[in-house]
Amino acid sequence: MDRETELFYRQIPKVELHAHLNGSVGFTTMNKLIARKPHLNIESSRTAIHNGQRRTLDECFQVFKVIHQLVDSEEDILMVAKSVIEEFAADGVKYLELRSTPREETKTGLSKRRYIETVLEAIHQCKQDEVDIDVRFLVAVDRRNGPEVAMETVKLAEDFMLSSDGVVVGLDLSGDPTVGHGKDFLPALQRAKNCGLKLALHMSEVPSQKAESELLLDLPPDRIGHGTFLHPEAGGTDILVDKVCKLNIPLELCLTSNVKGQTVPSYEKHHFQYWYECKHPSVLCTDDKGVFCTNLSREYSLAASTFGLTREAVWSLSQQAIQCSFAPEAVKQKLEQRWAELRPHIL
Ligand code: 6MZ
Repeated sequence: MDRETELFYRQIPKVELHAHLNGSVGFTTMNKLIARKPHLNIESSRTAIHNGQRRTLDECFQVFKVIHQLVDSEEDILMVAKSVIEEFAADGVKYLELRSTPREETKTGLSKRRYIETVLEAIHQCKQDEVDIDVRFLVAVDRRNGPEVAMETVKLAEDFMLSSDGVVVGLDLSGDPTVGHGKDFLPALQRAKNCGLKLALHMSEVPSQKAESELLLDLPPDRIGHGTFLHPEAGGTDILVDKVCKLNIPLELCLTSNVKGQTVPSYEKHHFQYWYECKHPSVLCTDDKGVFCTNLSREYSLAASTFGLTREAVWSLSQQAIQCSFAPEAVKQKLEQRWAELRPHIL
């Protein structure tokens, strides 16, 4: 890619809606964490999947376990969250919805409440430092921890939704998709929805989740993460696609993550094409920019080169993402205005 093209993707304003905090930690910050904890004896090759490398999804989840060992105190979380926000801003992201699973760490005295407060503190500090990005937070439920923990997390998210001045906007359901069944999480998800939290649910990330996806779609969620196996060509069903289309539920699509995690065989075969051709609201996202060694401008550029998108089409994708966000209407309007101001003359 020539320099001018690279600059184009970096400079266009972008919206990031699917970014897991601990999966998004950049190389420099990760090395700082590794240096801070020499006793763990962790090599940086264990915290990222470099270009040209692939892992099974199961191996990807092992990477998160390693990162969690490195990020286990208030101090770590503050550093990690600030650096992730700054890196997204440097990549031209103007609106970011960050998600993370609150963790309790007895060793460092970290509680789940304090975990969320620390992420919110990082968001606040970035705002005070005038980093040019609007950041919101989705509290994540890791399916591996089961329905009871999910309910506790929802209650915590509810509290923060009321006290965070609009920063906590939603709930994410994520974690290893081969563990547990979505039906067990319905009471917690329903409660979250009833209290006004928006739902961003990982769905059909692996082929075995058809029945689960049907159930979850009845909630319905406000956005779908991945949705790799929803459509019939990938082994999904017309019923699933019809529901998603009728309800107009936006999809968060993460090209590099899915290729490196081997849930799709290649960029060319990514389901972005299916949904884009249906003109269904689809948002390009990074998922875990640290682990998968990517950034959002790279994902836009990969989508453009793989699927032959013009710059005008790329611009529309980035602009349409505003309406898929969980930002209040007034914020969406402001973002639309900024996009109008920042539209490159060459388009
Ligand atoms: C499902 C994923 C994921 O929460 O500690 N996570 N869940 N599918 C994926 N596709 C690759 N990537 C990340 O960030 C790490 C956590 O995010 C979820 C997993 O639960 C992982 O442990 P936080 O900030």
